[in-house]
Amino acid sequence: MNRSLPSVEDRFAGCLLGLAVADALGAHFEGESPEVLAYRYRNAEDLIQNPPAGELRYTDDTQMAIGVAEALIARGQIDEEILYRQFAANYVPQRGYGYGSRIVLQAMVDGGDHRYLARNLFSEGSFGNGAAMRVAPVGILFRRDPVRIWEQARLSAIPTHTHPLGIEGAQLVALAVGIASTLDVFDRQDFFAALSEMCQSIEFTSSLVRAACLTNARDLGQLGNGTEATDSVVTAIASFGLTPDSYVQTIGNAILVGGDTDTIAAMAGAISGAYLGRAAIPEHLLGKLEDNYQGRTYIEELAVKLYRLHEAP
Ligand code: F2R
Ligand code: MG
Ligand code: MG
Repeated sequence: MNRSLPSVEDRFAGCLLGLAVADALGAHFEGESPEVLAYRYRNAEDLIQNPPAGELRYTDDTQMAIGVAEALIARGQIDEEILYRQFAANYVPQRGYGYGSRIVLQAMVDGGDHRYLARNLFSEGSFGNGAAMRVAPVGILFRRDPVRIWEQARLSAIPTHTHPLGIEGAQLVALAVGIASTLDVFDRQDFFAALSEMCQSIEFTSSLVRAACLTNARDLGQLGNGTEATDSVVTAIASFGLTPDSYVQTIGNAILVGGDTDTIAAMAGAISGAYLGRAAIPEHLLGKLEDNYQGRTYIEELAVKLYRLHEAP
C-alpha cells in the first residue's frame, strides 16, 4: 500500500504518544473480558470513535516509559543508577503498578535493597510484562542497531524484571519498535522472521510462529491477554502485524482482546506509532490525553530530545 512516509522525528513522537494514548485508553477496560467488550463495541473502529468521556489518564506503562526515556536522554544509553533514580523519582503508586514492581520501586524510593527484591520476590525474578510495556524508547533510539536494542532492552529490564522471559519480552517489543520505525513498506513475513531470528526461548519462538500465521483480529486472544510477558507481548506485536497501516485498528483490536488492555494496547500503540508516525493517532484521543505535569506536552518534548540524541554525531 502506498502511504505518505512520516519523517523520522514524526516516528519518534508517534512511538511515545502512541504508547501513552493507547495505555490511557486501554486502562478504561483493564480486566474486562473479550465477551463483554464485544457486546459493547461492534469493532475496533467503534471503540476508538466512542471513547469513555473525560480525560485520558495514563498508567504505570507510560509513567515508566517516561523514566526510560529520561534515563536515555541523560546518558545516551541505559545507565543502571540513572534508571533506578528516574523510576524512583517518577513513582506514583496510584498509576496502578504490578505487584512485584510496586514492592521493588518502593524499595528504590526508601533506599532498600531493591536489587535483592528484584531477583528474589519471584523465583528467578519477574516474568511480568512490566519491562516490555516501558521499553519503547530503547527501540526507537537504537532503531538501526538490533544488537544494541537487544542489549539495551536487557539493561532496561533488570531493575525490576530479572527472569529471562521478562527480559526477552522487553527485548522483543523494543526490537519490534526499532524495526517498524525503519520500514517504509511492511512485509509481514520479514517482520516476524527478524523478530524470531533474535528470539531465544521456546515460549516466544512458538508464539511468534503462531502470530505470523494469524489472519483475523478475532483470533488475537489465542496468544494471551494476561500480565505475564508470554501472555501479552506477542499479542501486541501480532495486533500491529495484522493491521500495520492503521493505528486505530491496531490499538482497538489490542483492547478488544480484554484482560491486560492498557499494556497490550500500549505495546501495540508504540510499535504502530513508530511505523506510522504521530499523524496516525486520532486527534480526538490525543486531545483527551492528560496534559499536566509529565503529560502530553512533556512526552512530546521527550520524543524530540530522543530524536536529537539519535541524530547527534
Ligand atoms: N497491575 C496492573 N493493574 C492492576 C491494578 C490496576 C488498578 N486499577 C490499580 O489502580 O491498582 N497493571 C500493571 O501491571 C502489569 C505489569 O506488571 P509487572 O510490572 O510486570 O509486575 P510483576 O508483579 O512483576 O508481574 C506481574 C505478575 O506476573 C506474575 N509473575 C511474574 N513473575 C512471576 C514468577 N517468576 N513466578 C510466578 N508468577 C510471576 C505475578 O502474578 C505478577 O504479579 C501491567 O499490566 C501494568 O499495567
Ligand atoms: Mg498499566
Ligand atoms: Mg496493564
